[in-house]
This record gives sequence, C-alpha cells and structure tokens, in this order.
Amino acid sequence: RSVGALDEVLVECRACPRLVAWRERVATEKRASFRDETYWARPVPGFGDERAAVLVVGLAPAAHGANRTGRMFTGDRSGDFLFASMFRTGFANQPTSVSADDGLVLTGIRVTAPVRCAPPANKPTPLERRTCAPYLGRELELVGPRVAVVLGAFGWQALLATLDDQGWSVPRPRPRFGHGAEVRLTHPDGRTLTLLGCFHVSQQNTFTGRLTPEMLDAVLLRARDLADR
Ligand code: DU
Ligand code: SF4
Repeated sequence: RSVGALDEVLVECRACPRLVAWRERVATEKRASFRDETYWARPVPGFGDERAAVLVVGLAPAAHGANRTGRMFTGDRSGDFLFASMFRTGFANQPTSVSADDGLVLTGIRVTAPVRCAPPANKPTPLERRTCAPYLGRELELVGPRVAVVLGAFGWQALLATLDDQGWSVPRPRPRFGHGAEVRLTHPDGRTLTLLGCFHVSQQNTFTGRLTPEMLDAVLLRARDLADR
C-alpha cells in the first residue's frame, strides 16, 4: 500500500453530502478573480514528502484555495504564510505555492488536514470529522511522522482522536490545544510522536499579529530539532 493508492480512493470520496454540495457549489460560483479557472472541487490529498518526519495538520481545504488548486494550502493567504516559513526554515525549495504544477518540493515535511473537503464557514460538523478520520489515520500509518505540527484546536482534537483510536498513549483528559503546547506520545510498538500546537495560519491570526512569521518559524525549527533526535 502507498500514499498514491490512498489518494486514488480519497479523491473519489462522496461520503459527506453537505461537503460534496459545498465544494461543487463554490466551484461553480467561483470568486471573481478566479473566474476563468476550473476548480478542483474534490477531496484534497496531503502534499509533500511521503516519508516526512514532520506532518503539518491543518483544518480543511479553503473554498477558493485548495478546493480550487487541488493542493493543500495552495492558492490562498494561509498557504502564502505557511510555505514562506517552510522556505525560510529549509523545508521547501521555493517560498510560494500557487498551483499544483508550480515546481514546489517539500523535503522532510508534508501538509495534510483531518477533513479533506472544503466546509461552509471553515466549520466541519463532528460527524464530518469522524467520517473523514480514516483518511488521516491511513496517511499517518503510511508516512510515519515523528512530529506533528498542529495548526489550531480543530486539528488538534481531530488528530488526538485518531491517534487514540490507533493505540497511542493519549492522556485523559486529552491535552488542551495552545500555541506552544507540546505533547509526546508513545505507541506500544515503540514509536514516538510529538504534537506541537501552533495558532492556525489563517488571516484572522496572521493579519492581527496573533501569529507572526517569527512564531511560525520557531515552531517549524522546533519540529526539525525534535525530528532529528
Ligand atoms: O510525482 P511524485 O513523486 O509522486 O510527487 C508528487 C508531488 O509531491 C510532486 O508535485 C512533488 C511533491 N513531492 C514533494 O513535495 N516532496 C517530496 O519529497 C516528494 C514529492
Ligand atoms: Fe469524503 Fe472526507 Fe470529503 Fe467527507 S470530507 S466527502 S469523508 S473526503
């Protein structure tokens, strides 16, 4: 089994009626600046190194970002902020990610999300989260990261639920999300995984200065340091 085989199944998924309707509706209505583009309008696979030691876990594709370009975090302000930091910290070969064929290569890092279809108002329901969880679970098993950089509380809770199901040592009560939160988990088979909490790269945080480039760079450098041990 491979990430490619997983993605082949993923992109055909139509399990969440509300999200299937939304991802296709925004692709028809479009945003004026993307009027001439054909939107991806399907589930979005993870992107980057298939053997990454560091897995970045977001929330879900943006309606006019990844849902348009077909690549995670690509084509919106969130991605601009994230990939610029990956470039500065040596994980990416270029500072921008604009389309699925722009030449971007990630080394040692990968980006994914617990929900793969664009949700209205960036808010998946609990049922949609549970329905999509097996895709993240399989990706975790195939990639085998040592560190997960988790962008925001939604991804934090979704990832912990999935890891709990996979037998990782998730404490009860579950650790709370926070910027700078660090939780080291172990698996009965001997693997370790460290979760690093980080404010989400959305404009709500980056335009207000709640998350600065320096803060994100520090989290990615911490992730590299942990992954190299
Ligand atoms: O063609 P491929 O080797 O399956 O890679 C698919 C896609 O993933 C390609 O656009 C480059 C990217 N990628 C990456 O960013 N980092 C890697 O280490 C391997 C592939
Ligand atoms: Fe399928 Fe996940 Fe999309 Fe739901 S969100 S339709 S489970 S890919």
